[in-house]
Amino acid sequence: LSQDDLKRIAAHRAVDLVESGMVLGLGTGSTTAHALDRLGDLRRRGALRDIVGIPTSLKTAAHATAVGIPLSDLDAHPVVDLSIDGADEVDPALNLVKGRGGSLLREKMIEGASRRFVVIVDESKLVTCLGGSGLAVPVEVVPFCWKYTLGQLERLFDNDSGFYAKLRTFSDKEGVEMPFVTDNSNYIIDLYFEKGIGGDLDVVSDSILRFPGVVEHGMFLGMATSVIVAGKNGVTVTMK
Ligand code: DER
Repeated sequence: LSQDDLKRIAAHRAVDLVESGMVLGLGTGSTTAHALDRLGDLRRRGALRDIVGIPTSLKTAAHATAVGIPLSDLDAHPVVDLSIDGADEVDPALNLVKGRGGSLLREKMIEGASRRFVVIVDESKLVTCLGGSGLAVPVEVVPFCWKYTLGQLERLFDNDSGFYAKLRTFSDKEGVEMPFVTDNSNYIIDLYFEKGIGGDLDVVSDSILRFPGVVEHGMFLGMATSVIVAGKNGVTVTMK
């Protein structure tokens, strides 16, 4: 089974939880893309009716529209029945790192408004401690004086050996490095922890959010109600 097969298996298991009439939080990323395809298929076949999706990104909104899922937003539906989304890391307490796709703010708003938040991952996302994958822990920041905010974040973690922070950029068609801009017209500063995020995660979360230039970060602590993990030896569902 390829990694994409495992993502599809986890996504379809999550869609099995969807009932007609539900207000659904629709996550962002390649794993959730399989859930969107499956939802569109079930709706087209009449197996699911009267569902409405609250997309966590413009990209997800376009994909959901393409497969025929009616869309709305939190203003119209302040309580979401079930959100389905992927994650970049899952620790044993079901804390998550999310946002490597750049959609963490809308994901956290919508998943924070959900009665149930089901996370779908392949086994490669499991870590013993957050930040331990050596990959980015994203922080959404306002563009205004982002270098100042980056310096504040660096000073916060300057005791962590191997830590560094970097503005997320992409190369435009002329090959010029440009800042990545989120759906909310903000920038992202990615934090890299060589040995994972040390200390109490709630304290770390609060200390990051205290900086006025910070909008939100990609640690989703205590938010997942269950995690569906598809591995080569089968699928496990862990409830919080
Ligand atoms: O950026 C995000 O938050 C995505 O949900 C990410 O965490 C998972 O993306 P993937 O399903 O493509 O691995």
